[in-house]
Amino acid sequence: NSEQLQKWRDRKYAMFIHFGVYSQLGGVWEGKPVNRGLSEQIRAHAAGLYSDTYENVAAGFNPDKWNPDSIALLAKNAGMGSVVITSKHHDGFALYDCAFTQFDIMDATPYKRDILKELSEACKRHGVAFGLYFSLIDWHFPPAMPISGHNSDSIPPAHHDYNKKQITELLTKYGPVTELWFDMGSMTLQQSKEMRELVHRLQPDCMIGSRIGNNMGDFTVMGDNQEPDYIIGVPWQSPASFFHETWGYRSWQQRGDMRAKINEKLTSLIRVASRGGNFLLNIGPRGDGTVVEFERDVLLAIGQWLKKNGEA
Ligand code: FUL
Repeated sequence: NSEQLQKWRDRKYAMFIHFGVYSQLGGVWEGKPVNRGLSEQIRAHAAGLYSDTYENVAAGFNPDKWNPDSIALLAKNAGMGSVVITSKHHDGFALYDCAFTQFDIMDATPYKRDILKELSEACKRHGVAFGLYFSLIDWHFPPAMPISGHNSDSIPPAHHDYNKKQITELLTKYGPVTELWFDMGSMTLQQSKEMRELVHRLQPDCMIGSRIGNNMGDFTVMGDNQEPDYIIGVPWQSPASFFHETWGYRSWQQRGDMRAKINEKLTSLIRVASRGGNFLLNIGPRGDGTVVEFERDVLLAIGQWLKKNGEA
């Protein structure tokens, strides 16, 4: 509805969070940095790890320093109106208590706390809107397409049903979800329609990103790190990573000069917001749940600037 759309537009600036089993690896496999591909996709890029090998990594995922209140407060102090966190990335790991797979935070890790539940509650406490990323492809679910060049993978019926069950959980157990950020895979027109109807039946106010496919989104998501240099007539969003090489935590990332990074990201934010877009800036916390200090400090510096200039 248009009121919801306006609210989403007015938020302008949001925090993207890539967090999951891959954060534990930090872009390293068997002691060596994996410099092919994005670190959140290390399962595919470290020579296509089998599910059992990757499940062993999950068995060591214990983010006991993850603090949902400090994440929500970081977003707030950074001048962001919402967060969008990876409920399930391509690796198929559910960051929440999922009834349809054992490969989730409760059954596959020693942590056994529902990260989405705790974050949604913290966001509510601090007045930050709560949104979810959801990968339509899944490298762990057996009936899904195998690990591949994935962008155009179709979604077999059993996999589509599984995705719908997970979306139903996500939209019934975690309070209001302000946006659903679908990613990858290639649904048929019928599948995209069904997914759209499901989302809006469960939460009419939830804004759907365009990667749902077949023009079924409520807002247009640009390519990763893309900003249009023109004003477009539809609601749109630009998803940005700190370093173009990765979204998930990469322990060996060269971060460079902080001042330069603050300028770069602030310039992007201003450019996107002034053209009517929504800027979705990513953080990739470590496997223990801590936020990388460099990322935190850049966000806080931008937040200060916004405050000083009356924008937040
Ligand atoms: C892409 C994904 O393949 C990346 O891993 C990341 O999640 C980015 C935001 O979207 O399409």
